[in-house]
Amino acid sequence: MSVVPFPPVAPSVGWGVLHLFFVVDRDHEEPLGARRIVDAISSLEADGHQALVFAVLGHKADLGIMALGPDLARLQAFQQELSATPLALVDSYMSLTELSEYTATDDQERDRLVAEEALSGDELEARLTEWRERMEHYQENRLHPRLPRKKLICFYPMSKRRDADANWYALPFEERRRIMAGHARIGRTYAGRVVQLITGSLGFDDWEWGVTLVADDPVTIKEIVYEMRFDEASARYAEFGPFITGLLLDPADALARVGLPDAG
Ligand code: 76R
Repeated sequence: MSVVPFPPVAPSVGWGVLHLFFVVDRDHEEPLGARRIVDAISSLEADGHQALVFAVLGHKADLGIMALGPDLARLQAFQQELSATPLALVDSYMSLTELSEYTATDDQERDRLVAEEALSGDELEARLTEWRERMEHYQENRLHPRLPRKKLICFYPMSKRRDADANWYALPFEERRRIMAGHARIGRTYAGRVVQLITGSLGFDDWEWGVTLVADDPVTIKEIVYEMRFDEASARYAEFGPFITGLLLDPADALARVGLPDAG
């Protein structure tokens, strides 16, 4: 389908992330509905963006599409293309990928290697070089992620609390960093089992972050969210919005699952 050309709206850092939730309009008079949707996804991907498509479990939606990439104008055009198909948009979430301000700096990692592992000289420098390479890769992946197509996807928005006796934004940076280090320690124990993408939505949507988790084993999603509830970062400072879960599938399979088999 042709889209009106529109000047790109590209964040100077990171990508746009648009979570779209649809119900299927079963009375829609579009015999080639599924084909048009698959074509819209293919053309979005051909333009250097990604789409993760999932069949939603439960009543909140039938189908979800997490679309992400460098150009917000392209993401909006994609949303608009889908409005001509049997998919009716019922919910959405807009955010940007971002780097964390709490990631350890070079100096902090050096201090840690000296204090905790008693390293010095060439050995210390070699470990720091290794760490820098790992961080470069990690940060690139946070800004320009490619989420693996695991079996399950879970999305929820969250904010940090601003209560009189628990105000995240009134804490000094060092205290926030200490708390986030505890959070990250728990997160790392799920490496390989749960892949998370935290995207920033301050100024864009109703909560402060979008949390996207993908995993093969549904239990690991429940476990990570449960375990984090006890950690100070979440126990004391986090507020959560509605959760939504779906089966992450190839686009045509996801559409077939929600009653839109490929007609063409
Ligand atoms: O620097 C880094 O990116 C790694 C350390 C890290 C940060 C800074 C990290 C690691 N997170 C960070 C920031 Mn996280 N995260 C969540 C949730 O349900 C809940 O209780 C909370 C939702 C999960 C499940 C999760 C998982 N994290 C953040 C932020 C931004 C805070 C800010 O800027 O103030 C939020 C809102 C947030 C929420 N986190 C990890 C994980 C996992 C699995 C990890 C380990 C990742 C890894 O090392 O590969």
